[in-house]
Amino acid sequence: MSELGTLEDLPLDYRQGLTARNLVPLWPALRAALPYGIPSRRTAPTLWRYQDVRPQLLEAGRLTPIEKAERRVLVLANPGLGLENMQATPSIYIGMQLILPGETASNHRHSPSAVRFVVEGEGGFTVVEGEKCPMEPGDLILTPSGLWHEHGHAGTAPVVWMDALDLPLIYGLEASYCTEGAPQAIRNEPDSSQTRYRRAGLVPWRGRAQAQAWADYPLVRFPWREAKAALADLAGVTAHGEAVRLAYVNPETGADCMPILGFSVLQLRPGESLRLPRHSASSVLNVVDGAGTALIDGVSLPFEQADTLAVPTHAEVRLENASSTRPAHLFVVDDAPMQKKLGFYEVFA
Ligand code: 1HN
Repeated sequence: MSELGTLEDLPLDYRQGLTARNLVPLWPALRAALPYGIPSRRTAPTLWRYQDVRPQLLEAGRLTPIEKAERRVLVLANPGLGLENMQATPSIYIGMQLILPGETASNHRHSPSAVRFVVEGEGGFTVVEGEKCPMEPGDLILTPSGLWHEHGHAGTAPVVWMDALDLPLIYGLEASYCTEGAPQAIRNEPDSSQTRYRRAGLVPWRGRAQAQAWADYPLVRFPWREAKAALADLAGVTAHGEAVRLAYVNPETGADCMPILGFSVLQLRPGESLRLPRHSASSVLNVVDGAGTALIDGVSLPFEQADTLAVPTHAEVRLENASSTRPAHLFVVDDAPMQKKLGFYEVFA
């Protein structure tokens, strides 16, 4: 491994001649683009405390009417990536959205895919392609690329949810845009988490109607009540040292429920300290309940309910439950589905 030549090694007039012709020598930049062993990462292990975010969000509710915002969101921007770039990690956009009683957020669809993970409040709902999805705390609602979605709030107190989008990737590819629409006609039946896909392992016998625009997304609401109960039962049959963790999948195919971002939820049992497998994906954690400490590449971040954490690619992660009597639950967003499809996803020992 010899030292590579630098820009300064080159005569000034030669460098100027390259610049004038839109040419760049690779070798001075090669090691930065292709470091040995581990990627260079600007993403900082970061904690956004909900007790800091919530008052700012409620203040936005007083300062900015929904009509002036379209979506009233504070973006969780990773300082290592530049706040103006609105990236929690290189591929993951995270925002905290506030909707007040009686407000609506107008119907639209767009090329980036989004999910909502409900943090606080009762009575919010999202309509996805005519399916009205109630939003209870901890519920996951999918609004994949190209599907119409709008929000409303029929309750009495503020509702806050976390938006996770693949926006940095789609925007970086110069492929991000949206279309506005008239309010959707709401189908008069409960969402499919209560009807067609009520139980794991049971799907409609004829399969889903292929003609429907949302055929790739048979299930768009994953209720927290079901996920929490499933984790409680899984905890009872999972050896210590092994993760109590469930993935959100397409019930028809068993594949990741969205193409680019992946979603899972894990339970830290009382007193548990858990090392996550080191992998090539970046991720964001949201604390559903409980408290503890995350050690991310040597940075210790104490977390509480509704806090959010950013995890760089290739990071070492250890999670510790602070309570010896109560479990803690964390919702995880990562870009592993994209990395798998592009052929470079790796899990290290
Ligand atoms: C979006 O469509 C929503 O529908 C929220 O609630 C945040 C951020 C960027 C682009 C689209 C929503 C968004 C967004």
